[in-house]
Amino acid sequence: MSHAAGLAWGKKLKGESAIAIVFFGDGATSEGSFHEGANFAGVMRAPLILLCNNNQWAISTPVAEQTRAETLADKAIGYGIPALRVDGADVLAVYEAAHEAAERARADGGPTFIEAVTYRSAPHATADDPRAYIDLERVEEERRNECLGRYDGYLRRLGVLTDALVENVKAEALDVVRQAIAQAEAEPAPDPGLVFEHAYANPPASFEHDLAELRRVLETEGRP
Ligand SMILES: Cc1ncc(C[n+]2csc(CCOP(=O)(O)OP(=O)(O)O)c2C)c(N)n1
Ligand SMILES: [Mg+2]
Repeated sequence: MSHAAGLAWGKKLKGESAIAIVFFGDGATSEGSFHEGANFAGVMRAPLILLCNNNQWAISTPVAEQTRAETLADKAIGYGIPALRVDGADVLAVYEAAHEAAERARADGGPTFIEAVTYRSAPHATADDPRAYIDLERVEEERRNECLGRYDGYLRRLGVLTDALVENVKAEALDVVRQAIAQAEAEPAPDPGLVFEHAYANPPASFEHDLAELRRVLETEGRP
C-alpha cells in the first residue's frame, strides 16, 4: 500500500500522467500499511486507486471479527478519500467504479477507495481446509453469483458471446500465459546484490559484509 502511494506520488512529482492502482483484501485493511498508505495518498493527493477485494474472509477470520466499521469503504472517510462500494461480482459495476476513480486521479482529484464486495467461493489456498470454519451451503449459494459465470451469461443473453468465441478467447489466453511463463523462465537469475540496493540512500556499513555472506552461502549451495 505504501509502495503504491509512493509510486503514485512520485509519478505526480515527475509530472507524468501515469496513475497507480493497488489491489488488496479485506484482511489487509486491518494492517498498518493500509492506513499509512491511505493517509499518505490522501495528504499528497496521489493519483492512486485503492481497490479492496472484500471476499469477507482473511483466511479463517470473517470480516465482522476484523473491524467494527459498518463497511470497509467507511475507513476512507478518516483519510478524506472518496469511496465507493460496489458488487464485486458485477464486472461492469467494478469497471464503472474504476473508471470514475481513474478519471478523478487523472484530473488531480487525488485517490479513490473502491470496496468490491464478493464472497470467497474457494479455499484460501491449497493448504487451507475451510470446512472447519465456513458454511459450505453459503459457499455453494455464492458460487452461483461468481463473476465470470455471471458476465458470461449476460453476454450470451445479449448475443455477444458464443461457444466458439469462448473457445477462441480461452485458447488465446492460454497461449499468452504459456508465452509469459516461458519468457519468465528464460530470464537469468537476478544478482543477489539487488536485495540490498535501493533500500537506503546511505547503506549501513554492515551491508557489504552481509552481501558477501549471502554470495558465499549461495555459492556453497550451487546457486548463482
Ligand atoms: C503480516 C502478515 N500476517 C499474516 C499473514 C498470513 N496471511 C496470508 S494471507 C492472509 C489473509 C489475507 O486476507 P485478505 O487480506 O482478506 O486477502 P484474501 O486472501 O482474502 O484475498 C493472512 C493472514 C501475512 N501474510 N502477513
Ligand atoms: Mg479476504
